[in-house]
Amino acid sequence: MRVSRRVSNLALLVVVVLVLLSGLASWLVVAPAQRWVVAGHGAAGLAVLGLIRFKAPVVRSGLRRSRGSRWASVVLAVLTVLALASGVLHSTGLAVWAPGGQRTMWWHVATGLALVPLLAWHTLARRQRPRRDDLDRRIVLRVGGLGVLAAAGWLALEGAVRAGGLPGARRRPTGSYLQALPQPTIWLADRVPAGTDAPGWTVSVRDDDGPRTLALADLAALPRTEVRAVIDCTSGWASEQDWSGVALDDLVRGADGGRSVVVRSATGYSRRFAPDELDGLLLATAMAGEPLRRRLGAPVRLVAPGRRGFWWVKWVVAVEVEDAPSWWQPPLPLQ
Ligand SMILES: Nc1nc2c(c(=O)[nH]1)N[C@H]1C(S)=C(S)[C@@H](COP(=O)(O)O)O[C@H]1N2
Ligand SMILES: [Mo]
Repeated sequence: MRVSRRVSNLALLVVVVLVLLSGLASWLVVAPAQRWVVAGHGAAGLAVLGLIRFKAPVVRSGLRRSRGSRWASVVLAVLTVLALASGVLHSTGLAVWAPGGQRTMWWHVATGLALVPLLAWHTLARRQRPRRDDLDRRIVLRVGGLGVLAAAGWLALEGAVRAGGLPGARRRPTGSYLQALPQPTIWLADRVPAGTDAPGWTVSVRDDDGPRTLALADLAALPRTEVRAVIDCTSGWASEQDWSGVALDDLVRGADGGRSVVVRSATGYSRRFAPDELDGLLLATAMAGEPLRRRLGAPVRLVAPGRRGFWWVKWVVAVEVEDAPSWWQPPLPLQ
């Protein structure tokens, strides 16, 4: 059956949107039971690869027309290819590091996000009205078939990775690779603050006991909690460590009552938690029996077992009970 250009364009758009959404959703994955999100992202990525064949004639005739916006489309195509290639290279483990010193997964995220505005423009500028008969039975069957093929392709690729003993076989359910030490990681554009080694570092706490300022010695005098937990960054690495410090439950009073607790960094980076999520959170001052290192959050960082790395606020200077609900924050940090 010939697939019309309009239909292949639409199919590609739908699948690319699925890829982007599942990619973002995979940043929430922490447990083995959620690994299908990452798997679905991979399969949807393979479906995009499969659809390129149908898109190729569209691209070719588009390139023949000398529209000024042609170059934006070329950039979109290049970003798509880079995002697909970096995804395959990371998940198979064929190249976990990219030239230039960044992780391949970093490029995967960067190219994936960069193509969003271009894709939005492309979809609007080359808008096509869906027609009722686009959804006829044969097309629905084809789309279903594409889903089955994508799943089969994903299984075949995973099988090959395992059979070939590639590093990708050792990925965590999140898709990250375990390594001996955490890697100093900045979410977006944050900076290591000054004074991380200053003896005068303080953590201010505001809760039902009123505002108070704790010196490092005050923190050290509180009951100590030790926890073994994996920090798993969305840039593709993870590390299991023994952390020790003060449990947030031992520090903050009266967080319940529908409010929230903000953990704030010296840099302004912060994350907000619901009162019933404090259990298990730790203000850590040591890792593997050693004081934290500067770029890894010294002298005090948050340890948030069961949450991805961006929740693990480094260089903590304040813990505050607030009236705002816990969802009152950008879903992802902005710095
Ligand atoms: N203040 C601050 N805290 C932060 C970040 C940041 O950029 N600024 N990055 C987060 C991210 S994305 C991760 S994965 C972990 C990384 O911790 P590490 O640098 O100790 O490996 O810290 C988190 N805490
Ligand atoms: Mo991260």
